[in-house]
Amino acid sequence: MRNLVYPLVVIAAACGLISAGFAQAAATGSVAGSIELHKAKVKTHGAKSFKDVVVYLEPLAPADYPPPVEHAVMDQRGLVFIPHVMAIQVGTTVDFLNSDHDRHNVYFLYDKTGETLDIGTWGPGQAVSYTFTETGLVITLCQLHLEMAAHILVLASPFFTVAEIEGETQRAEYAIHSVPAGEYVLKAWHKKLKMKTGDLRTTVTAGRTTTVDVAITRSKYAQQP
Ligand SMILES: [Cu+2]
Repeated sequence: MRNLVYPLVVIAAACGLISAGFAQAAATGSVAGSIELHKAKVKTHGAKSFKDVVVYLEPLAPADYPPPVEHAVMDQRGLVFIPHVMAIQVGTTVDFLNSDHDRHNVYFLYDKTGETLDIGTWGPGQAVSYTFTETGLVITLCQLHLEMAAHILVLASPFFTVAEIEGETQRAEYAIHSVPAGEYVLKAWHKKLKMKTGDLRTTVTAGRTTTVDVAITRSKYAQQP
């Protein structure tokens, strides 16, 4: 009897180690693919560029995703918001900088509700921070320079990326990593264009990359989700 105890303990310990190691290495996967423009062409350079596409995954079974501690940064430089398109997880604090010699203002127009919020006007070298606590599209404007506008997409989960359409090919590549295995809906946001197929049901498999190619197009060719 006594002789059996040692091997059993060793086997149990080994199983525990193996399953713990497996769970850690293989619990997440990636989603990657291309974004093609369908019956549309966009300007991909300069201050009025439409090169940015936000690609994001909405879990079918949402969990609690702690917001990042690190702040995101949006600058105002040369009378342009930089970046022009920003995706953040809800709960993220954004530092709004002013790198111009002029005063700038920041106010938000919430796409969902039509409400506005002015967070102030400040001078060169100063910054104001704001924490976004609601999901949705926030159009960011400056009262002093009416031509200035940026788009901030506030998302429920941290599984997103901002892809850039290349001018010549009118095509972008994207990849979203470290996504827990499970079922998601893949969505793409572009200022002018919509997904041709509508939202896509996507399965993320541990340790693998799921390929999802997306076509974005003008509203009349897009399918509503
Ligand atoms: Cu301004």
